[in-house]
Amino acid sequence: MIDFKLYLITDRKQLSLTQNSKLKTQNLLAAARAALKGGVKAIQLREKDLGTRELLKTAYKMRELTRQYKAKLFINDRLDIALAVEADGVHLTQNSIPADAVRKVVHASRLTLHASRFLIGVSTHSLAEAKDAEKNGADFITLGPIYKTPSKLKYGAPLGLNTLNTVTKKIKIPVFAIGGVKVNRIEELKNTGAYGVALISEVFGAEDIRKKTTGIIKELG
Ligand code: TZP
Repeated sequence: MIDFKLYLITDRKQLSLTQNSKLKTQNLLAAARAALKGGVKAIQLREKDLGTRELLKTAYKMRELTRQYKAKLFINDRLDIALAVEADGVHLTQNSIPADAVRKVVHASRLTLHASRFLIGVSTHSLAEAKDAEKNGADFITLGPIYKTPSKLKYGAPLGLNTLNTVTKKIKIPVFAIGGVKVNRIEELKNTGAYGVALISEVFGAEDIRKKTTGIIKELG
């Protein structure tokens, strides 16, 4: 059961801070706390440049923080870290081990795991990838980039609202629109049948993270 409509993805490099401060994980945690105060109920830890030990340390802290606010925590790509910190789930890329293999690992470690279902999100970029994720047992997907967004320019043209529309009609699991999502685009995204939105810079680049988060959640309805 996916009980959130805003899926916040971290990228501490997008914090509106000086170059040096952005990189400090304690500033990422402060930013996450502000978003949690603003009402976000699902955060994906995605700090691709951190080494394993540093990522694990950050994940433990993020787990503690999200628990305080009764929010879900997902770890990007790293199933081992997700299981170690008792995250609510993992978020897989197209290069990660696939969802059906994740289920096997989770099943094997079930005795020591918390009782609720371990959730699997998958990043997709086309209808074919979306169908594949659904078939492999994903609980939800992100689809994007829907709009032009700086970090994804190298992958070519964005998918646009028409593709999002097609995918939401053909896929039964929740579809989160990602890539260039801004608060003033939420209305048109909702009209496509998207279940929710996933985003980074609209929140992490905001001057007032808490206020921005609350505004987005209100718009999502
Ligand atoms: N996957 C597709 S687009 C994207 C990811 C991780 C980047 C989203 O960032 P933003 O700042 O919300 O456009």
